[in-house]
Amino acid sequence: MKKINVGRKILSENEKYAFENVLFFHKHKKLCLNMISSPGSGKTTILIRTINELKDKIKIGVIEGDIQTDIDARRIKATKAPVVQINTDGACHLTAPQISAALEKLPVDDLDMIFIENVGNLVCPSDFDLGENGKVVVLSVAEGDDKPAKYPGIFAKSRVLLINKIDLLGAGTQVDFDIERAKDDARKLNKDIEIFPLSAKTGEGLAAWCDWLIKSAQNPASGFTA
Ligand SMILES: Nc1nc2c(ncn2[C@@H]2O[C@H](COP(=O)(O)OP(=O)(O)OP(=O)(O)O)[C@@H](O)[C@H]2O)c(=O)[nH]1
Ligand SMILES: [Mg+2]
Repeated sequence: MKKINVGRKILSENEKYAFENVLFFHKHKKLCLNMISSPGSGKTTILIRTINELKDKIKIGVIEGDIQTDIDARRIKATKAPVVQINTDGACHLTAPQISAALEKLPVDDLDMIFIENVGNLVCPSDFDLGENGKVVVLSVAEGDDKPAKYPGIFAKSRVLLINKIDLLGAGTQVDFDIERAKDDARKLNKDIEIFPLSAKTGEGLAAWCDWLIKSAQNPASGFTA
């Protein structure tokens, strides 16, 4: 019986499109960041808060990835930022060909940068290069400070770690999350990772993240690996 290595074939197709996307972002001089986290850590809320905070400084477009529905795309659309929704119909990650098709629907020349919100999943998306300039992993404090140690792949590959929902920490709350432990474990995996603790709800910590974003959008290729 003849065996067909389907996994390898799919990956090769993805790599081909990822390389084309790298060339696209380079040619258009646009920063593209791929946001990855478990479901519900706050990716869409962070994007909305960031878009609103930076609306007079940089123009942001968004590619939304979800298994089903356009709930997140509609939330982004309410900010007036251009947005394209991709539904993966069950797949746990976005692919480079999907990003290539979505880019044709975005007014790229009018934008300073593009965010991709990947499907909520801390494992699968980290294995699929989309051609982005960098990955941003979001970890919310309700998920536990052991996640960098337990799910090392995405923390090792990401340019930025956003520790979200810090408004849930502190005396009198039910959440215990050791920020220093999470930071140390992430840095053991990736000594260059930029870490911003923040709350997309209250806005605490958002300024440092936004300053980093403005600088990175001005110089999309600096310090990134695709
Ligand atoms: N307390 C608190 N809640 C937050 C914060 N950020 C987001 N949330 C809440 O967390 C829930 C999930 O937020 P989303 O932004 O939808 O999370 P997501 O990562 O985009 O979720 P998926 O797209 O389904 O993976 C919502 O109820 C938000 O209001 C925060 O900083 N603090
Ligand atoms: Mg979302």
